[in-house]
Amino acid sequence: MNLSLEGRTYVVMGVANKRSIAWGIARSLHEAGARLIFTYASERFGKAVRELADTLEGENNSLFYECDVTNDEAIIQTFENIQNDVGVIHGLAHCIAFANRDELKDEFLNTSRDGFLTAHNISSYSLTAVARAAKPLMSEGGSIITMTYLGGEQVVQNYNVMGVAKASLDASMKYLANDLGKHNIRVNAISAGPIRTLSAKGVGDFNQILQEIEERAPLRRPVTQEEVGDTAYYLMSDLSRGVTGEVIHVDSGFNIIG
Ligand code: NDP
Ligand code: N5H
Repeated sequence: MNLSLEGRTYVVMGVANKRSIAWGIARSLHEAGARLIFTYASERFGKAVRELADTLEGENNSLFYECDVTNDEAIIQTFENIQNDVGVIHGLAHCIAFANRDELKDEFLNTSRDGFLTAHNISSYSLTAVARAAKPLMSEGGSIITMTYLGGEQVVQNYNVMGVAKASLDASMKYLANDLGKHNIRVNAISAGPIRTLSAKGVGDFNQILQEIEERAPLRRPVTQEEVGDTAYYLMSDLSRGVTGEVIHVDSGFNIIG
């Protein structure tokens, strides 16, 4: 089987900086020979994304588009632009989430209507909106992946409204897998263990969370962006051609511990 992604093009959404999980995914796909298309929420991060992409070794024909996923017009326009520029894409990595910082502490009970809707809008609905816009570009079949977290399956202290949004994201992933399977488009989620990223900064006591992983996870260590990236590579490659609607935990096995 050909494990190279040469000749294939993948959209990576959600690189904020070099610590981003999306950047780990981008590097794995690039090493496998893929052409990359990056989208970012606003020009505030556009420059950083371009500079990072410049650090990729070898041929670098990456493309860049601004795409705020709260804006339906922006999503449609972005994928129309991508279609005009490259024609066909073979996959998409959705690595986007947001909740107001003040909803990520204390009790879920205090979640505001506005905070609930914001978290679900950006972290869950966006997958469906993006999948719909990307579908016409996946005329040769494709693989869509999204990033989820254990807090959508079980209660994790402080994850609060993001946990409810991830449960909605996980269910959306499965319904999308059912709708898109007949077009040879697979849809899966990677459930990553805690990784120190910009999003994770300043939320909860991250040191304590990592310490628990070191003490209790079967592998006794946290996972890295590279490990998530390599699972994304598997999901984008033909190795995973029979896998859709699945959540793969890349979390040192922590989710099996009661
Ligand atoms: P980052 O902060 O690096 O990435 C979050 C990204 O979300 C940013 O690139 C940000 O874009 C993007 N984003 C937020 N709002 C919007 C919007 N309106 N439109 C477009 N993009 C938006 O953090 P991570 O890499 O940690 O997060 C990536 C994914 O991984 C998230 O879904 C997260 O829930 C998930 N995850 C993370 C874990 C962890 O421990 N870090 C564990 C399990 C899952 P911009 O920077 O341009 O604003
Ligand atoms: C149990 C935990 C720790 C507590 C909860 C953390 C939840 C984090 C997820 C969201 C996405 C973080 C978030 O929205 C932060 C924003 O309020 C503030 N940050 C920003 O605006 C920055 C600048 C931008 C880049 O961030 C975004 N998102 O746009 C969970 C952890 C153990 C694991 C974890 C961190 C999971 C996860 O989903 O990210």
